[in-house]
Amino acid sequence: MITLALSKGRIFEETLPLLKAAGIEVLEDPETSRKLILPTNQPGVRVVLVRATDVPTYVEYGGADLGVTGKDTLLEHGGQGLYQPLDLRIAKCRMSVAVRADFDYASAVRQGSRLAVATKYTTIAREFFATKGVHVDLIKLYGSMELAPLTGLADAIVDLVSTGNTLKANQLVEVERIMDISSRLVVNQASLKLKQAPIRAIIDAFAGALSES
Ligand code: PRT
Ligand code: MG
Repeated sequence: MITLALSKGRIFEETLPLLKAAGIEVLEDPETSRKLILPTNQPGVRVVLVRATDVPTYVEYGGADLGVTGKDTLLEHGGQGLYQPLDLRIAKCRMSVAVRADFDYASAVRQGSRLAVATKYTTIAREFFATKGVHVDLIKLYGSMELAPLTGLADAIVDLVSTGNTLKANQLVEVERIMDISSRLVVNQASLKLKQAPIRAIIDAFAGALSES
């Protein structure tokens, strides 16, 4: 049995066409089904639904053989024990720094003063500001980062931006782009050895579909 870990929402939706190219069709819709293990048209392949941030953990410990996860999530996890054969170029967005429109970010950064930064992505944020030589006090949050500068909890946030509509709706401005983000295929290293043929077939089909797009 091959087990593929996906998260509900954009990653599930955007992985479907790649699965189709590998001849795999998921037989239930996660938006209406309450099941966490979804069968596919291939008796030897199943999909497990986990939280986006849990995908690397499932694959690392062999709860799933493969998974699809954002580069953001992978960098925060560390990627240990994971083979990362493909950038799937799906669920694209960027990791950015945003502040209140009335906050003078350029001066704050230039003067070497301490910056209070709220984020779910503490590893990425710590590394980014360290490279710039900016002292930061990191405040770990699990969601609704946009609220932090508005309430005085932080000067800045580090968060994912796609259309920019969420920032705009909360009167925040993007002041720096840290990196482009897309989702990766990750594979358990023991599975890759023990179930080489079926896993290689999936990787090759995904790669083929990507080269056509
Ligand atoms: O939502 P939940 O708490 O269950 O988990 P999650 O947020 O980890 O999962 P999900 O499905 O929302 O995101 C999974 C992956 O999709 C992320 O790890 C990213 O790699 C990728 N992705 C692509 C995004 C976005 N685009 C995105 N826009 N993830 C989150 N967002 C959020 C962003 O955090 C912000 O709140 O959307 C908002 C900004 O969107 P715009 O369009 O208003 O700029
Ligand atoms: Mg989300």
